[in-house]
Amino acid sequence: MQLLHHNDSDGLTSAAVLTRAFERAGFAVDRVCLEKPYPAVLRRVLEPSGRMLVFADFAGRIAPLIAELNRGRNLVLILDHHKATATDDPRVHLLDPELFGLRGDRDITASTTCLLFARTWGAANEDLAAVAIIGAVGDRFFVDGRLVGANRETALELAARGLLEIVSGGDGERYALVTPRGRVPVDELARELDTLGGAGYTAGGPEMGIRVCLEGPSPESVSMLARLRAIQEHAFADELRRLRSGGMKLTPHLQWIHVHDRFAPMGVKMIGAFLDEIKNLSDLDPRRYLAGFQAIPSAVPGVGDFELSEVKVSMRVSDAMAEGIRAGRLLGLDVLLPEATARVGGFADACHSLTAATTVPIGAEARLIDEMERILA
Ligand SMILES: [Mn+2]
Repeated sequence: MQLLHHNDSDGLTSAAVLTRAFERAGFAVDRVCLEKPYPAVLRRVLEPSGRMLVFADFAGRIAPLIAELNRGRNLVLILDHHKATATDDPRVHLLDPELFGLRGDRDITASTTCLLFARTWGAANEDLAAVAIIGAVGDRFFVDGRLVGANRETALELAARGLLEIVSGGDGERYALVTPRGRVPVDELARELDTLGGAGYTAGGPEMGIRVCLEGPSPESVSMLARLRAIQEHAFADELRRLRSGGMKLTPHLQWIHVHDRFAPMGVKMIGAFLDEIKNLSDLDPRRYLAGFQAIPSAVPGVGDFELSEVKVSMRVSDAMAEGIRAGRLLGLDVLLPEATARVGGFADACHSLTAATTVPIGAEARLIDEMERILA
């Protein structure tokens, strides 16, 4: 079985849950971690026939494309929680809670979706709840600071078995796993997995993260985390210096940077993480939309080299602008960026009102900025 999974904490915990469940059922699991299910990558993994492929924490929306590329060659199972598009292809099974009346942006993460799948398969897989809860907290699916829906049921069951401590406070709940090593705050575990999967994407970080989920931390995982944090801090500090010495480009409503491949070997999530760090700094204009471009490496670990002709763009806003967007006085990123991206022939993916990311053809960066200016004007 080949398991393709996302590289954030929800994707890594989903992969850990599915790996254990499939191995218990006698399958050998071959994992591939992807930052995004790029069509060129899908084409290659769906080319051979007679295999079983499982997608976790992405691909729900592109199930029809997967069916088209697969042409019945392989048995495909998609376990995702993002907005989904159903397919009637008999070889592509889409188990996305969005198609079953649940809210995949609030009630249930991919990790909990995978847990429900695993538990339905075998009662012994119940122990994987302690892994799934890390993804639920990692995706920050909180309402008034608490997990809700299926994620909450998982938390309450773990608490009833003495495996999770839930501490209520004024701003919601704090969750800590009760392990042989003592109490471990779940949000800290989730951030560690995000670092392993994001900053460590091309450096074996995802596999290390899955190992931490299934076997606990090791001296190797601790030193890898420290190394990745240092790389990230260094790269971000360099970029900030560059930005302070005139690296930020300005247009009437926007301020933007291009980091090219300066964040390598870290993954393309890093541009969003960097913008999050700088969006409220006094070096920036709090009234301009903030955009950052990052080159997408052409090598996908475990799959091979690709002619990826796109560049990633992430957007953020200052807290002051966020208030305006929430109040409806300013255009949200969920409208601005996808609209401009479509105009330059790009691909809109994860767009929310205050954080957004898409990909656009290499060379279309300045045109994308122009299109956004046109929309805002
Ligand atoms: Mn997720």
